[in-house]
Amino acid sequence: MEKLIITAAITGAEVTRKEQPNLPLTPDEIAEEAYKCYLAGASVVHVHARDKDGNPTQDYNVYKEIKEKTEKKCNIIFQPSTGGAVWHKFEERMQPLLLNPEMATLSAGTCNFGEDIFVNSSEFMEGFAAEMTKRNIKPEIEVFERGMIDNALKLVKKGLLKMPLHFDFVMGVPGAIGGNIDDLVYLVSHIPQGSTWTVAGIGRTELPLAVHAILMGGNVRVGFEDNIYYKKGELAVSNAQLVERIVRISEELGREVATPEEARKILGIGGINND
Ligand code: KMH
Ligand code: ZN
Repeated sequence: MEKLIITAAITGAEVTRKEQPNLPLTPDEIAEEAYKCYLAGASVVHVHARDKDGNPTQDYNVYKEIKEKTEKKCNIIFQPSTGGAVWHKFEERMQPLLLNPEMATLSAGTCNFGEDIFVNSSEFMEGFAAEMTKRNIKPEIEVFERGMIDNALKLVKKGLLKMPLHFDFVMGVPGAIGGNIDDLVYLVSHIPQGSTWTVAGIGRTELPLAVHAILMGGNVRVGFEDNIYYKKGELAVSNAQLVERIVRISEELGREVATPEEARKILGIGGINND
């Protein structure tokens, strides 16, 4: 089995300081949290930017500042979000791609998202895919429902994405696929051979899905974007605390944890892209 890639999703677009007092919001805080997660064992950081008031933003300059500050501290793989918040427009969501990050997310379909709808029309998906392929950015295909795997394969057929694909199964979002283990097995059984995958379990599904992914040869995403608790009724003190737990469990289960350089090789990320 390949070494385990741990992604830290440290801020997200939905969580507030009121819910999680240790949520990193400013570029300095996000870069420092990314660094702490790197020290804990994360090889990828999934980033959502926030503006001065702490609201989600897809502003190029804010992502640029976070990227530069993070890269000054460590070589963790910087993976900005093109999902943003549900109300962000296509052009806003595109902004972080202009920084030529090594990786970025690509949500592979429309779904209910709590009380909202997360819109990803074919036009959006094709636009993101074409831009990522043009810029040699490794897409992480965000799958919230089974049909989204087929949407991603359509992008391959159209020549907009290259195989092998890397999937992130985001499970347990209210209104989309649940977070049971059989749901995970079902999704994994439908991706092409040679794909890599990770799982992001929302809320209380995070830990059981992560442990299964470690054993199944997948990879793991943890962090405040997905789950703010360490255990029932106890908030996590930091994103790094959640990463550290995954490292401990994986090592106990006999699976080593990948460094960022090892993760680049596993994911087929070629060369560092510069702005
Ligand atoms: N905040 C969600 C609406 C991504 O980062 O690409 C979308 C999201 C997916 O978080
Ligand atoms: Zn995200």
